[in-house]
This record gives sequence, structure tokens and C-alpha cells, in this order.
Amino acid sequence: MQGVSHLRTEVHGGVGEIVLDRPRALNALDQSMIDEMTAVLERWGDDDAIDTVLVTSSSDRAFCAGGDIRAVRESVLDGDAAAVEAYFESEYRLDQLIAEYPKPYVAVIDGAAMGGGLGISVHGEVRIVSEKALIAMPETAIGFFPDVGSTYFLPRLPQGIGMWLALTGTRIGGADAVAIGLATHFVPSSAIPGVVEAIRHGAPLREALEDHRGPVTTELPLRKIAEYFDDVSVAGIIGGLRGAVGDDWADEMLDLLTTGSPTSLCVTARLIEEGAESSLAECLDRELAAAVRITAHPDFAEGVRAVLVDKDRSPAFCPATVEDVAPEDVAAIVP
Ligand code: QUE
Repeated sequence: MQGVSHLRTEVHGGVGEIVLDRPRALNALDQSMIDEMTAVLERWGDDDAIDTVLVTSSSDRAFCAGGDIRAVRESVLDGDAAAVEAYFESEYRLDQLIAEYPKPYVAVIDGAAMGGGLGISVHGEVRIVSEKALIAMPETAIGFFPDVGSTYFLPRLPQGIGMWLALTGTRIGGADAVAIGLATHFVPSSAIPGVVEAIRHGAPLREALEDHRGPVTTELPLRKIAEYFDDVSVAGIIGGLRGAVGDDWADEMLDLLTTGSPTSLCVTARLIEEGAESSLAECLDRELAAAVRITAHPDFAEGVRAVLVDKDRSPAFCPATVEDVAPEDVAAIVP
């Protein structure tokens, strides 16, 4: 299918719409999508005829499942570190462009948005979600770490929520995402087409969304998250959860943590800790260096194999426990 574009663009009045259109891969961002999206955003940024950018999906299941992590694994197995670096460099440059975008940038998340899918939405001004939104940073399961500027936005969430999302990869819904600040507006899925159509036809955002702001309730266990995850040490978090004897939630979190690559967990905690004190640009630079290094670690090819290629979900990570990850192995990945 080479040469077929996975991005469509439409201009309606002053609204430029980007439709992510790679539905069979749940709109995972391949190199061509990143390059085309960057080019169109740069062009529209300087175009006086465009006053708002709208990003939607042609898939009814996903906004965007992430990056093209299968292709990154192929580059790693081919020994092509330059291709790995070029891919992440272009993806993170797109995330930074969206964060600095001079016009309203509106992402409509009516399905899954994970990893790189959050990179092209969370940095924008308006993130509309529905009850079909499924939001997560699941990278520790594949021997990688939450990237796309998440080491900037996750440590800025309240009370351990960012560390919790980053380490466990927990999927949260649209209302939860609004409640913690990852999304800005909740619109029921049945009302999304009408809101999108109103935005396309130039309705001021405030008017198109005015029936859809206000308090959104969350049932996230915020007290427990703060109790166990407001910590920068993976060993400390695991120790606390192990001490919570008879607490089913703590057991569930321990199960999630043991599905992640131990090296990834330690690298992730370190990046989130560092990111709390850094600008977005500094976070993205640090992520790029760490991405090139961690993809060369055997856990990455193994994790992607187990989750996305063979789908047996039983990766053989090495070292196999957090206790066996040496501080110098983490320092070798996080500059
Ligand atoms: C962690 C990830 C990704 C993931 C699963 C993880 C990711 C990603 C995909 C994905 C899903 C469906 C597809 C596809 C890719 O899954 O980044 O091409 O069809 O893109 O546990 O980071």
C-alpha cells in the first residue's frame, strides 16, 4: 500500500480539518502520516484563511493507537539506528509544533487514544472526548516508556496520577480524562457528529461546546493513587502495594506492574521525575535520547513481539524483576 496517503485534509471556510485515515492500524502514526501532518500544520499556521485546525479520525474504534512501533522494531532488527532516531525525532517535532500552534487546535477523541495518539492531542488547546474514549500510555508493556512529551504533562497531573498512568498503563475513559485535565470537554458520542459539524461550519468553539462543559465526575480511586503512586521510586511504589495486604486494587496494580519491562519501569520513573523540572522541549530532547537507547535494549524488540507481533502477551524481559535493574543500566538510557 506504499504511496497511499493515510491522512486526508479538508478545508471548510476557516476550518482546516485533518482526518487520520489508517483505520486498519487504528491510525497508528507511520512516518508518512507524521511528515504530512507536520507539513500541513506548518502551511496552515501561516495561512490567514485558516483560523482553526480540527483533527478527527475515520475509524469508529480509534482516534490514534500510537506510533508505528512495529516499523520501529523492524528498523531495530535491521540495525538501522538512524531510521529509529529519524522516526522519533519527526514525531516529537510534530508534538512540539502542536504545543506551540498559533491557532486553536481541536482534537476529537471518540475512541482509543494511546501513546503517540496523546502526543497529537494533549498538547493542543482543545481535546474533546466521549464515553468511547480510551486513554492510556501503555508503553512499559512493550519495553518502551511513555514518550511524546508525556514526561512533561504526566508529572504535572495531581497527586501521583501521572506516575500511576505511566507505570501501569491503565486505560481511563473520557470523563476521567476531563476530570484529571488530560481532556478539556466531554461530549457524548451520539452528539459528536453534531459538534464536529458545527465546528466545521465555523461556529465559535465556545458556542459549539457550550452545552458540554461543566463538572464531570470520575470514579478513579484518587485517594489510593495518591497514597501509593505519589513517589519517584518504582521499588518504593511496589513495596507500598505489597504492604497493602487484602487490598484488591493494590493486587491489581501489582499485576499490571509485573506485566511491564522492569527496565522500562525504572526508566519511566526516572524520566517522569526529571520531567517535572523541565520544559516540554527539554523533555522531548531527553525522550529522544532515551528512545534511541531503550530501543537498542533487547526488552523493546521482545515486548513489541509479545504484544503486537506474535500477540502471546508473554514477553521474556531481562532482567526479570525491578530489584535486578542496576542503577547504571537506567543511567545508560536516561541521559
Ligand atoms: C504499547 C504501545 C502501542 C501499542 C500497544 C502497547 C503503540 C501502538 C500500538 C498499535 C496498536 C494497534 C495497531 C498498531 C499499533 O499498540 O504505540 O499498528 O494496529 O502503536 O502496549 O506503545
